[in-house]
Amino acid sequence: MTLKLMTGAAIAALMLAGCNANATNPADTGVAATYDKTVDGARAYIEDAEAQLAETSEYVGRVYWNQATNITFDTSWLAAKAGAEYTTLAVDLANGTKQFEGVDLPDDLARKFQILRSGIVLPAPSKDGAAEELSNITTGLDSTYATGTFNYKGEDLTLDQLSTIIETSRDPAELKAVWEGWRTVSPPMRDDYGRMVEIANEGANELGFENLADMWLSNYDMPPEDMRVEVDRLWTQVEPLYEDLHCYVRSELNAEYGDEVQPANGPIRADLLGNMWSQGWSAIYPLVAPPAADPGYDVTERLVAEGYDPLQMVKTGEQFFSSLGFEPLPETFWERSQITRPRDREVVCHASAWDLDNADDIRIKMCTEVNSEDFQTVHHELGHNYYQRAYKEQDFLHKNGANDGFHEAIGDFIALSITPEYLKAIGLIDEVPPAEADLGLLMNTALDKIAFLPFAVTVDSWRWDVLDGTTPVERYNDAWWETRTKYQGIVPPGARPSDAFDPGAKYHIPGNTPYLRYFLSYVMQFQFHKAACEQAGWEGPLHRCSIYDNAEVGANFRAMMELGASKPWPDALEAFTGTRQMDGSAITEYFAPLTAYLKEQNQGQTCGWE
Ligand code: X8Z
Ligand code: ZN
Repeated sequence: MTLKLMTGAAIAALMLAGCNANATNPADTGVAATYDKTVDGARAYIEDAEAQLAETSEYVGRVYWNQATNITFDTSWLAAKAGAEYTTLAVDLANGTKQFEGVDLPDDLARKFQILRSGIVLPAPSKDGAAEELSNITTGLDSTYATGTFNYKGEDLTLDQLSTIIETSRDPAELKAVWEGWRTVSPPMRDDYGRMVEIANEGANELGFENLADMWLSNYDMPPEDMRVEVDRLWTQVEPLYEDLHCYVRSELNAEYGDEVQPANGPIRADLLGNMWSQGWSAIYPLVAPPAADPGYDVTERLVAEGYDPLQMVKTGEQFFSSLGFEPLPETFWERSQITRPRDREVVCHASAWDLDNADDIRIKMCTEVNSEDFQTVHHELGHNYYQRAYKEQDFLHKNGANDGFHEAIGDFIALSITPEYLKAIGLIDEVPPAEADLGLLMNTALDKIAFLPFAVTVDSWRWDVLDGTTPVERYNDAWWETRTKYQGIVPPGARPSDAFDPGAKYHIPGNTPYLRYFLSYVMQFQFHKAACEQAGWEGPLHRCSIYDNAEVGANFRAMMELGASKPWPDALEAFTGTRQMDGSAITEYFAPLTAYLKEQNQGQTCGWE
């Protein structure tokens, strides 16, 4: 990732992260002081700022890559140091914009000033040592998460191994033990996290924001309060569909496990949903599959049967993009990416995509396994890389997504075209299933995409309350579960210990990756899909549409991607979809046949969980 992009954690922390090292007041530094207080002066200032950020981001990016692919005392030490330097620079440059207050800037410059000022994920205040302390904390949180294990039945298990148990076990006692076990990794993070919030809020204040939540919400081309309203509006659009799914899944789990484990009413027990964080439920598809709607294949089984290895999965993803007219990935992508977990060292396994030189040195970092979930993730990560390459001709501050939700949506939008027809075209299945199988296909997708929506809302609702001071450290865990229950309708499998820090057991919390982006992505990827299918002249149901091999749609999409962050995001959205609003109605349309089925199945049930 480029530093500002933060698709990865560390980098994420960097780009938006902030630190600020020295006590220099930016307005007094040589850099800031030599500019005329005019439009020309402001332009020169921005040009210099972009040059410095470009240079430093490449150096810091390489240090971060080194640490994320080989966590040792020394690589972490270097990452913390480089992170502090980057934050210091970013904060100095952001503070330096204050010298142009009162200058009537043209739109393009005002936009860059705004990006410079609000685009730091964790800003440090300028006082001595603050950037270093902040960077030490974030590097430590990151490593603690990445190297966490839980000893189960005498063996130290990593997150991937524990996740496999959550996905496949149907033994409630085992599920509970493993679910609780992974959450023993995070309590040591809690106080550091609290201190980090304190420092970053001071940094946000110095930059003129009331608090860090407002600063994060200032990156959407509208005032932060309007963005909160926008998120509520979108959530309200999709909430009924989630409630239907919740109700149906709860009743199937009740049938499977009985009243003692999963009551027929109220919230769902979080460890029964087939995912460590209950954020995507497709692993329990076999438990909830509608009868007589069997698609007749399982992507994981098919990948294994056809002898796919992780490299071939990535090549297959590349081939999809090539079919849309994208240039093949550069040779260096294959030489430098980390595609599988190395055996001999600690790494950050959470998938990410990087742009090391703000141009061509793009890579992914994954611990790919041969299964359907990672097949999706490969497309997700490649989406980031193709976006980075598409906007590489933009100025440094515009080398980013139109908003961060766009960045997350590119690859997922492509993956929505992994339909039966597509799988047949690439030889992964022999037969396209009949129309009766649509319900099964849609159920599977809904378990992924619809179940995820309230989770995404939860993560940053919790975090905004933490960042704006509403939730103090002592209430972190209780507030987390209040939010989880409110939006997702789930509860932990047993009472949580008073010192628990369950949010810290989800990568993006210690990794400081803002999470609203994924909610927006899950909304917009369906808008992109719908628009693309219309452009392709598709007339069937949306979930059967694939844009594979459609170079014309590819060219249209690329045109939007090439804009990067050079225009307000509604312009980019309009360029591809013709609309300027994010809108959940494409999701509703996509899942309409499933909704009808869920409503019918839920008849006589008391849905909801209050
Ligand atoms: O973190 C990711 C990507 C990297 S940006 C693998 N995702 C979120 C998550 O895993 O929680 C993709 C979907 C949601
Ligand atoms: Zn991503």
